[in-house]
Order: sequence, then C-alpha cells, then structure tokens
Amino acid sequence: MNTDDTITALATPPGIGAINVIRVSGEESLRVVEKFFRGKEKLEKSSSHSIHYGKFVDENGETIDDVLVAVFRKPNSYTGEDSVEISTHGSPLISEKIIGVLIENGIRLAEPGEFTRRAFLNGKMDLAQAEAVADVINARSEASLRGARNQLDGILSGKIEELRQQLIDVSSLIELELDFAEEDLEFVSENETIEKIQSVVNVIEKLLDTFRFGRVIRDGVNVAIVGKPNVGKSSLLNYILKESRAIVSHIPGTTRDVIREEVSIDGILFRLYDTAGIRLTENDVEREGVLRSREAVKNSDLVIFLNDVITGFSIELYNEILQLTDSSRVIKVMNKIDLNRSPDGNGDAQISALTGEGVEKLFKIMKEKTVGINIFSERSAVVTNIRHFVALKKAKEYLLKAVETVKNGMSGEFVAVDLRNAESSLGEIIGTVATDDILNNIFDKFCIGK
Ligand SMILES: Nc1nc2c(ncn2[C@@H]2O[C@H](COP(=O)(O)OP(=O)(O)OP(=O)(O)O)[C@@H](O)[C@H]2O)c(=O)[nH]1
Ligand SMILES: [Mg+2]
Repeated sequence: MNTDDTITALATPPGIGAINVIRVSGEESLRVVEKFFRGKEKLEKSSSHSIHYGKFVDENGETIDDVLVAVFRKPNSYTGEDSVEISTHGSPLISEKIIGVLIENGIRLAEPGEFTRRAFLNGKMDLAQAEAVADVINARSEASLRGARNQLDGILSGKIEELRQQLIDVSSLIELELDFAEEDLEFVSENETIEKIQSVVNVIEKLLDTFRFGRVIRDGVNVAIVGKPNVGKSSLLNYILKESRAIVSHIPGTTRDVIREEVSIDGILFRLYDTAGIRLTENDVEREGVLRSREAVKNSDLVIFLNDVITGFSIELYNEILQLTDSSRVIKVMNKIDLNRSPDGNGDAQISALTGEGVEKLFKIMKEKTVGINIFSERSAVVTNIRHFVALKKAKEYLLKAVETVKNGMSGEFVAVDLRNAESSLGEIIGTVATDDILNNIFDKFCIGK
C-alpha cells in the first residue's frame, strides 16, 4: 500500500444527516482542495487548525455546496500529514460529488483504517492505541468505552514499554559481558539476571490475568439462564429486560429455542441466553432445545442456575452443569421466594422474577463474578485484545526459557536470544515490530474514513 500519496474518504456514516465530513490527508491535500474552494482566505497560506467558510465548486466552477474547510498542517494532524476536513450539508449526493472531484484530481480513495494506519506509521500513536481507536468507536457499553479510552490514552502501551526497557537493560548487560568475554568480567550475577527477568514475568502474569475481564469489558459477558422446566427462566429474562420478550407459561417446556438479548447493567454489557428447561423428554423439538441449553452452558462466561422454591434445589442438575463448566462461573439462584416457602439455603441469591425482589443482589453477584469489584475506577493497564494476550504469553514463554538457560549455566549468547525474542513479542503489541500482515489484519477491520 502506498503511503506517500494523498487519500480521501467520507468520515461520517453514509446516508442522510445534518452534516457530512470528508477527510483528505497527504502532501497534495491543500493544493487540490484549494483549486475547488472559493472563500476569503487562501487555504495554502492559512495556519494549522484554522477553519474557512466558502463554496466548493466543480470543474466548471459550479457550486456543489457551501462548506467549512478545516486545515491541519503536518505534523499537527490526526495522520501527522497535511490534512483537510470538509464539512458539507449532509447529503450523500454532495459528498459523492466532492469526493469525485478530488479523485479526478489525483487523490486516491482511502482503504479502511488508512487514516489511522498513517497516524501509526507517522508515530502519532502506537499500535495498541491505533487498535483502541476502533474499540472506542465500537464500544457498546460504558465499561467497554472506558477500557478502550484507557488503552487509547496509552496506559497499556506505557506498561509494555516499561517492560521492554527492563528487558533491554538486562540484555545490554549480558551483551556487554559477551564483549568482554576474554577478560572474564561479570557485570551482573546470575541471580540478579534471574531476578530481573522474573520480575518482568510477574508483571506479564498480572497483565495476562486482566484479560479475563478485559475481554468481557470489550465484548460483553455471555450469561446462560438454565434450570429445570418451569422454574422461571423466561420470567427472569423478561423481568431484567423490562419487557415480555419470552413466552412465559405454567406449562413446563415452554421455551424451546435459545433466546438471546442484550442488557447493560451498571455499564457492563450482558448477553442473556434464556434456554429450554433441562429434563428428559420424548418430544423431539424439546430434546433439541435441551441440547442447545447444554451448549449454552458450555459457551457462557456465566451461568445463572435457576431453581424454584416449589421443586427445591436440584443437586443432580447442578452436578450435570459442573460437567459442562467451572463452578466459579455458576451462580446458584432460588426463584419464586414470593411464595413464602421456607428457603433452603442452597443458593447465592434468592429472588422473585415476579416481584423483582433480590434481583439487584443477583446483578451484584454477576458483576463481581466477571469483573471483580473495583476494576473500573482504576486507571490500570488492562488487556482487552486477544492479539495482545497472545503476544504477552509468547513473551512470558521466552522469558521462562531465558531463566532456564541462565540456570543451566549456558552461554550468555543464548540468554540474549531469548530476551530479544521476548522483547520483540512485547514490541508486537505496541508496533515496534509490525509486519504488513499484522497491520493489514488490524486495519482491515476499521471502517473507511477512520
Ligand atoms: N409466584 C411466582 N411465579 C413465578 C415466578 N417466576 C415465574 N413464575 C411462574 O412460573 C411459571 C413458569 O415460568 P417461566 O418463566 O415460563 O419458566 P421457564 O423456566 O422459562 O420454563 P420453561 O421455558 O418451560 O423451561 C409461570 O407460570 C410463571 O408465571 C416467581 O418469581 N414467582
Ligand atoms: Mg422458558
């Protein structure tokens, strides 16, 4: 992909709106836009971050629209290049015409994510921050937005850079020693080396641990509501959604298909799956439903195991669920407490899907089970991206290998290689090491104009 030509794209969503914004970035931006802009000031003479009102005309000098042109001069722009943003009336016809004129004059239509890719290539942001741009745009809950903001602000990048520096420091000592091999000088003891590497490993492990909730911050938490027929699973779904989404009836076996709905609770996106009550059945359709309930348990981050006070806590079904998922993911809930039967203690929460009693407590448990208690208030580094998770794991493996190498008394050269590999795995996260493949993978998922 060419990176020194000038690109353009519509930056606002396609369709009709109040305003559309067309972005132009690259050497030729000002010169080409100037040709078709009729305003008071000359764009090419104007200072960075200035806004100009005028008309945008076509090749024949006919007005396409009244526009506002914002001028950004390199390096003080999003991409780090000379850039122009043209605001027009929000008609797709107008933006198409203007982009058409620009393209006729040697400007190229941008690929998805190309503006941000250039921002990365020009050092305006590192790779983790560039990825955070997409996360900010795609954030669907308060928590995912906060996580993405955090990453865009460079919290994760800072941490990674710190670790890289520590590794570089250890490597340079080892390499220095290699240079003086004949003199048999020791700049750093084996124990010290191991200690330093181990302290990096410890931080990496902490970061890896954050991925569990980091992922759900970004993508949402999958919650399966499962239990025997008629315990009130669909009633609970409806209560949480505040609408009558799933059919509720006194007949056991009402729900057959898995019903999926999203709800934001305290800023966290939960994806709820109401399932068919699990029991042995002769009915083919219901049996398929029960199979799907079991699948839902397997694929969920959390399971609300629902029972009711009429039939009591089902130990057999609980044991069956534990075959499918880890007990730490299961919340045992007793429903229909409004019926005032004696509670049987077997549960993390007692609720009534009819009156809503106890549901707040259930929400609290759902939150704690997924994200811990205070995570969102902290400005700490959180890994939300699988690519970062994989790179961190790789780095950790190289470091553990380095420790072994030191312990086995092998030559510093081998240790240096492991350390360099670890360091470049960390570098992948922030893009100090970035192949075209990595970049394509990341930016292809962006929208055009970003
Ligand atoms: N008193 C009382 N009745 C409830 C409560 N929750 C559900 N019910 C009733 O229990 C019956 C079954 O409710 P559903 O929500 O359909 O139960 P389900 O678990 O989805 O049942 P299946 O889809 O058949 O597995 C209905 O008659 C509900 O009105 C509750 O908290 N209190
Ligand atoms: Mg149901």
